[in-house]
Formats: sequence, C-alpha cells, structure tokens
Amino acid sequence: MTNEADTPALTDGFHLVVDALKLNQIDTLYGVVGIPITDLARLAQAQGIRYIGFRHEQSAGNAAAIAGYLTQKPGVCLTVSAPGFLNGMVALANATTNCFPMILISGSSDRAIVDLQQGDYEELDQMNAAKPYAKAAFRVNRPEDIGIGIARAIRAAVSGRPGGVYLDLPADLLRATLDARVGARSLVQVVDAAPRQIPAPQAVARALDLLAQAKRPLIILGKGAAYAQVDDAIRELVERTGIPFLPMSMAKGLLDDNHPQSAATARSYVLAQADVVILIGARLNWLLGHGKAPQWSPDVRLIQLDVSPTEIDSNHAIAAPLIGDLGSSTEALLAGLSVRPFQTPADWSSAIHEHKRHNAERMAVHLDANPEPMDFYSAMRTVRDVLADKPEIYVVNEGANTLDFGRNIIDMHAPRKRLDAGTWGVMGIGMGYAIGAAIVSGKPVIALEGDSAFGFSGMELETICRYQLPVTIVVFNNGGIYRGDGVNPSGGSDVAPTVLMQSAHYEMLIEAFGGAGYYATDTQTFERALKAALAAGKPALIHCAIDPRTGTESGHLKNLNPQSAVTQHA
Ligand code: ADP
Ligand code: TPW
Ligand code: MG
Repeated sequence: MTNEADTPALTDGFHLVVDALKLNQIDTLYGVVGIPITDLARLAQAQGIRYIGFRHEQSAGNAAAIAGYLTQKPGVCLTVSAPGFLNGMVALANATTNCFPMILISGSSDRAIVDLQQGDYEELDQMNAAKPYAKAAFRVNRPEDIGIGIARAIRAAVSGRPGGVYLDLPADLLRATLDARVGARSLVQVVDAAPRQIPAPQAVARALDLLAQAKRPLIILGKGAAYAQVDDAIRELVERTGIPFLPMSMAKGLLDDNHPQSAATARSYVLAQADVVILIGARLNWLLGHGKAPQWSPDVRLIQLDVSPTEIDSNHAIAAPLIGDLGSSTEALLAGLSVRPFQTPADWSSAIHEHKRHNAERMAVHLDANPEPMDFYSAMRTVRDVLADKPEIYVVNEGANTLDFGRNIIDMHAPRKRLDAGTWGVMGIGMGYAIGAAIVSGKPVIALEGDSAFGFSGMELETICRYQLPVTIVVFNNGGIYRGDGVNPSGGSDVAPTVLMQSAHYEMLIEAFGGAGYYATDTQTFERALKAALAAGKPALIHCAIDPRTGTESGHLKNLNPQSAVTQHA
C-alpha cells in the first residue's frame, strides 16, 4: 500500500496554464479546439474561465483583439497547431498593427520532429513564423516556466504601445507533470502591467511654447486616445483651450460627434489650414496623408502625444514630442495650461464653423433624397437616426463604401463604441469584433457590413446564435466589391471580378440558426426592421438591398488604387 503523504501531489502543464491565466484575471478565452489544446479549453471552462468557441480562428483572434482594446487587458485566443495557428495569425498581426493588446496561445507539435522537418502532424515552426508579425513571441518548454511565460506575454501585450503577443505551448509541455507545490510557487501575478510613463517637464514646456504661437490650432484624436480611457482629461484639454478637434474613425464618440468643436465635417479645410497640430494617440500614417502637403499645410508644426518614442518623426518632423502615457501627458499639459492659458483665436473657430455649415448643407441634399432602391446615403441616414438615442450600442463597420459612408454619416455619442477595419483596412473583422464587444460588454452591437466584407466572417452567425448574443448584422448588398454593375470585359459568361450575388438573400442565413432575418429595399422597411431587431436584443440579420450602381471603386481610397495606363478597361 502506498502512503499518500509520501506521494507528492502533481500538477501538469494544462493546470498550470489555467492557474496562471486565472491568477492574472484572464476570464475569457476565444478559440477553436483540437489537438493538442482540447483539454486545455475543457479545463479552463471547468475552472471558471469562459470559453467562446468559434468557427474560424481568425474571428476568434479578432474577438480577442477587440476585447483587449475595450478592456486594456490582453484578449486571449487559443488555437491548434500549424493551420489553426496560421488562421489566427492574421488577427494577431492586425492587433499588432492597430496597437491592441492580445495574446495568441497556440498548441504546437513535437519540436524534435518539427525542427528536423521530419513530417509531424501539423508541423510548423510557429514561434519563428509569428515573430515578424507580433510585438513579441515566446515559447515555453518546461512546466516550471509557464508562470513566467504567461507573465511575459501579458506584460509585452499591454505595456508601452500595446500589441499582439504569441505564446507557443508544445503538446509535451501541456502533458508534462510537476510537483504541485513547485508548480504553485512558479506562478507569477503581474504587478502594474502597464506602468504610467510620465513625460519630461522640458517636453511639456516645449509643447506649450509651440502651442502659444498657434493661430490655427487643431487636435487630432486617434484610437490610442480612445484606448487610454482618459476621456475626462482629453475633454478638458479640448474644452479649456477651445481647440477644434478631428476624431480618427475609432476615436469618434470620445467626444460627441455633435460637439461644437468637432471639425469632422470640415476635415479637408482644417488639415490644410492648421498651423499647429496636436496629435493625441494617432499616427501620421496613410490615414492622415502622412502629414504631408497638399493635404496638410507644408508649414505645419506638430506636437505629438504618444507612448512610443520611435513613432516620433516617422513621417513628418515633430517639433514637440511628448512621450508618456496619455493620462500623464494630458494631465501635464492641463497643469501647464493652468499657469499659461491658451485660447483658440475666434476667427479660426468661426471660419471652421462656416465651412461646417456649408458642407452640412451640401450633404443634406444627398441625405434627404430617398431613392428606391436605397443608396448608401439614405441607408446610413436611417441607421444614424435609429441610433441617435442609443449611445450605448457598439457599431462595427467594414467594407469600402459601407465603411466610408458609415463613418461619415453615423454620429457616435460615446467613447470606444465604433470598431472598424482600422489601420490595415482589413476585411474579416466584422463578426469577431461584434462577438468580442458583445461578450465583454453585455451591450447590444450592430455590425454594418458590405456584402463582400460580411463574407469573410459570415459563418460566425452560428457562433452569435449559439451564444444568443445581442448582435444585429446589417448587410449592405450592392452586389459586389465597391458596386455590383461591373461587366466582364472579355464578354465571357463569368461575372466581373468585383461582382457578387445581388440576388442573394443573406437574411436567410441567420434563420438557419434560429436568428431573425429581415429584408428591406426601402428606408421605411429598413427602419422598422432595425428598430425591431434592436428592441428584441437577439441575433438578427437585416439584408439591406442597395442600388448596385451606387458605390465608388475603392471607396474613398481611389488614389491608392493603381490603374493600368496601357489597358483601357471597358
Ligand atoms: P488612428 O488610426 O486612430 O489614427 P493609431 O492606431 O494610428 O490611431 O495610433 C494610435 C497611437 O496611440 C499609437 O502610436 C500608439 O503608440 C498610441 N497609444 C496607444 N495607447 C496609448 C497610451 N495608453 N498612451 C499613449 N499612447 C498610446
Ligand atoms: C483581407 C480588399 C477592400 S474593401 C473590400 C475588399 C475585398 C470589400 C468591399 O466590398 P463591400 O463594400 O464589403 O461589399 P462596398 O460597400 O464598397 O460594396 N481582403 C482583405 N482585406 C481587404 N481590404 C481586401 C481583401 C477589399
Ligand atoms: Mg458591396
């Protein structure tokens, strides 16, 4: 007979991973199971971690990434080896590009076989494959290192500029055993994972010196500003100085789009005229014309608030960099302004006001027309009006025209409610973001999807219905990518490269899973459907039929689309 006291209690890799996640308040996993992580998901669920199962790893990863953006805690995605891992990688790379904190945990096959390329089941050198696309990539090889591995992954994901982190867990590690007491001691509770970073006083003074010279100042708010969750300080900075602001798409709602200082409807004018611009958590990438003329004044001088020192001077010289977390930097500016107040010149504010009024009048002509079938103006105006008194609703948005019109027409009234194709302009985030937002918030979500965009993650309708999430999907079907009236230049029977099925009935897809489907060709029917779907708070899909002749090639990105100067298309 064995004496129980002599046999040390054992733990193993599976248990240590779950214990380490729980110790660090990771309460949800998004994934797809299979060898070697099925038991990991089971154990996590048994131990009280919520496991959300998806139909494709890319959507699971997108859900994790947006959960990270909304909560400032890394969203964790769990995938199987090789193909599952690679499916999740697009989401991890997208998270890194967008500065969202996320951890992709993937099981992996036998390293001895993988490294000699001897043909293992799902063989792939995953850690090295992940490295170029992730902020950091780690592999844990010994069970006693699991605690450290997870701590490093969490810290890498959320500290400094947030990003995607890869964590490789070989099958052998998961099954490896360890004395339970040794295992418990090896766990790490991460203390102060994203430490505050206080900007240098000289940098604050330099920024205020520059601002003091401004005649036409402008603040640009990026999604870094939304992520930071320092909404009150940013509002105070804007309102105390009277500086007009432009929100980048995911920063819409940080201050209400109807705020009198919003310059969104005079965007081209203010970018071209501003002499001092304060960038707050926004990069001077393609979305801002790289800060260059003719979109910008060639003489513009910039103050940039960012957590990442190497972001400075990446596109345009920055006269006054302010490196720190946005809470600390904004507070430092506010403190400085108490001593040296700044007020925006009235002639600048009134010139902007005049441009806004003029542009709004021009826009109203389009918005007030009510063509049948609908165009993007009338369809998005309907969404705008239905959402006007529902600021709590998350708006997910992808497509080309569907994205551009959605961003420009739908006002946001609360911070971090607009989630879209982001820095990469990637298609496929729709259902993953919608699910992630619904899971972490418990609040309703509306996903505004181009018919092409929807196809990239459409099978997650089953996931939405399985968990009975309060998600309303609207498919804006104009019959294709950009528009539905493309013609095959060869005269052959295949449709043109941009064309998809205008005659499809997307609303029937959700009915297969017990969700509510609606079909609308006019704004009254669309409005009724939208109100009914939102009131029900259950999974719903509204097929919104859009005139296939409406939509612009590449949406608002025409200048980025190379066209052959030699071949003339039909
Ligand atoms: P947008 O696309 O909305 O213009 P970007 O994603 O280009 O925004 O820029 C976000 C910026 O915010 C990044 O440069 C990132 O380093 C920065 N950032 C993210 N979180 C913080 C934070 N907490 N404090 C300061 N800067 C941050
Ligand atoms: C992963 C290229 C950009 S926009 C778009 C594609 C395929 C779809 C536009 O059609 P949609 O919208 O959604 O119907 P609309 O309103 O203009 O008709 N693959 C990936 N990402 C991108 N960006 C593409 C392809 C693209
Ligand atoms: Mg389309």
